[in-house]
Amino acid sequence: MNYLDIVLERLNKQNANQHEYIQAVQEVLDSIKPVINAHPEFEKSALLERIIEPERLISFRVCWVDDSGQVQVNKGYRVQFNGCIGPYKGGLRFHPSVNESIMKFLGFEQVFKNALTGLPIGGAKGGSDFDPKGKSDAEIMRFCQSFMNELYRHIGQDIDVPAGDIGVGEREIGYLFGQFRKIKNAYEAGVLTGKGLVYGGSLARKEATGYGLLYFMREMLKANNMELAGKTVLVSGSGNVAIYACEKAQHYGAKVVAMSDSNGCIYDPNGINLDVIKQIKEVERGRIKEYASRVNGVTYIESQNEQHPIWQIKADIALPCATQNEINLEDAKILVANGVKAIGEGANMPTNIEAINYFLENGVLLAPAKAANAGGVATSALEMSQNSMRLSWTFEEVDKKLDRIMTNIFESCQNAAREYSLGTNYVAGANIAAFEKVSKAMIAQGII
Ligand code: NDP
Ligand code: 2IT
Repeated sequence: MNYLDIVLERLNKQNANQHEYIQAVQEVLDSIKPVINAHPEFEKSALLERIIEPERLISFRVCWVDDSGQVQVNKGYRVQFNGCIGPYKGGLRFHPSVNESIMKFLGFEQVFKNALTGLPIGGAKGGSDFDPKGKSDAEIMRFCQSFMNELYRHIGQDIDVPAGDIGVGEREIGYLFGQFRKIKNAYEAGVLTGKGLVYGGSLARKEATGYGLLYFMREMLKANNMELAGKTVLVSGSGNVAIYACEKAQHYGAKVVAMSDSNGCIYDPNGINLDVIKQIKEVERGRIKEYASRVNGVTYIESQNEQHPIWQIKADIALPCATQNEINLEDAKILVANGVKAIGEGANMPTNIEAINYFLENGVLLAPAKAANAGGVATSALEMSQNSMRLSWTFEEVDKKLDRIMTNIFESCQNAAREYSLGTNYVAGANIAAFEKVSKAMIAQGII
């Protein structure tokens, strides 16, 4: 058996039932075959076994009291996956689906994503199976405080710097930061990113993941003689990433005709009115169905049996910005039949392996998550820099740096794909470029 097969077999044996984690690793291992073949010495130093194993996985109990006085117990996690390029860095996800497999897949992806940014950050992820839906503000605060009562001992501005992800935005980061400051009696601003602007947050962090996705998409289309102007776009989700992806797509002259949440999607043939979406989602924390009752000529399609109705709408570009595995082979076939030209992954691992292969085989350009959604964490790293220097940059300064970072990431993916004669396979390009960087840093630091 060759080295890659040995590693895959061991991965499957040791992590049975951790489907998302196995999927994330398998996608990377498939892509880096040509690099591994060129470096037989990797086997002796067990480089792959080391790179796919988290440095540390912390799991803890989170108890809190709900508004009725009932005590609730949730699981809390922090996976410090790889710290060879900088302090561990990555978001916190609060969603009932969170488990060890999801944490490990996200942590693994984060290592490579963070390496692509070119900034000094290692990879981590954390979160809880706590469901924020329907909770009062006071319950959210008590949960965040209890979560931090354990997390604080594992993080620090030079150790591990969490941020937001699904279910964790500026409100939650505020409560987490307040509790950290209370426990430590120190103002360590750089311990969390995605903070509010009045206490150390960075301008443009809120917009960064969505804007960054469109900067990457702009570069990818340009390299293939296309542009965003005049294109019809689908954006799944209606959270942080989706809203600012929609905003920048509209800025570039594209027409976004659909958005969604976990209950269903809206189709607005006139183009989404983003002010209405922001009001429903950012202010009222409501459901996207509301949009159809506020805007004329809109259809609401409810999701049934885990289906993704948004991908049945005809469009030139699809931007999955909700969650993992939201585009499967069936969805990919419909999108291709409807003439889709490019996919931009705002979410982490939104496209499963069969769907990725189907897109690539059918000449659809695919902007892979690790590269295309790296703008969020890159701007988090810029927030850390501003906190260390005790100054803040203007929106334009941060946005310009973000644009440059995303353009550089696209070039790295393109160069790696060219070097290994992979054409426009930017999925493999991103995996190879990131792997080369992380593996060099690991080898340089010895067997630890
Ligand atoms: P939010 O919590 O702000 O929004 C998530 C959106 O996705 C909501 O519309 C939500 O709908 C929908 N969604 C979540 N889970 C599911 C599900 N299981 N099925 C269907 N829809 C779902 O999160 P973000 O916008 O921050 O994150 C979206 C994606 O982007 C995630 O994959 C995240 O990992 C990734 N990402 C986020 C970054 C960031 O900076 N925030 C950076 C890079 C990647 P509902 O409200 O109904 O649950
Ligand atoms: O998946 C991600 O890159 C994020 N959720 C953002 C992480 C961060 O540290 O800003």
